[in-house]
Amino acid sequence: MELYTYYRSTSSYRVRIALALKGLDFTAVPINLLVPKGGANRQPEYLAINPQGRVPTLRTDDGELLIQSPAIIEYLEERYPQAPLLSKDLATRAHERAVASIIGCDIHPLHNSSTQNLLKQWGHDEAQVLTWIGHWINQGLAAVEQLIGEKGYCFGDQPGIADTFLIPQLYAAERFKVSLDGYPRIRRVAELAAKHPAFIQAHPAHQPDTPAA
Ligand SMILES: N[C@@H](CCC(=O)N[C@@H](CS)C(=O)NCC(=O)O)C(=O)O
Repeated sequence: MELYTYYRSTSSYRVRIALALKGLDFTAVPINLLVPKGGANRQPEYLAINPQGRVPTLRTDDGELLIQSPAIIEYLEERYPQAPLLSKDLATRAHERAVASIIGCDIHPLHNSSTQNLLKQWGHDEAQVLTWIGHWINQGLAAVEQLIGEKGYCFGDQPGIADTFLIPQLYAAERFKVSLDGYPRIRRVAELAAKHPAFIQAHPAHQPDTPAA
């Protein structure tokens, strides 16, 4: 498999975690979102692969091009059922997907690079953009804090889909200077993931396109 990825893209990071949790090998194809003139993601070669011009894209072993991290992760879950990312209990599965959706639908799109660029184009300065981002991250994480369990990962002793979304979101929270002080359950999950080999392998600090310090 090949994963079109950018080291600090949280959507790519989710898929990298899912691949690592399932023990699946892949080749990373870095797509630099920051290259001048719109970024490598906006070049015709990449638009032919992903018409939305975003990362991640997964090229499966069958040559299918899959886009959108939730769809990719659900594909991996169905195609490679080892180390399941969803619980057996149907209601718990819905809660796990709800946490993933809060992050993937209600937080991340509001601080994605294209959203930030538009806000800046409309005249908002860096401080205003950071306040905007902090507002949406805090609003979403406050709900996640209520929904996840009181011990272990988000929903039990093993990491699952909710964790694959939460940990990248916490990386973004740190990047945008959002404090996690008010979220003890979330901080507990973060501490567990920080010691888990799959989460370490998937971290933005350990990617082929991570800039040298
Ligand atoms: N909902 C999509 C979001 C993908 C997305 O927005 N990726 C960002 C990086 S995290 C991106 O490619 N941004 C570039 C752009 O918006 O032009 C997913 O989960 O895959």
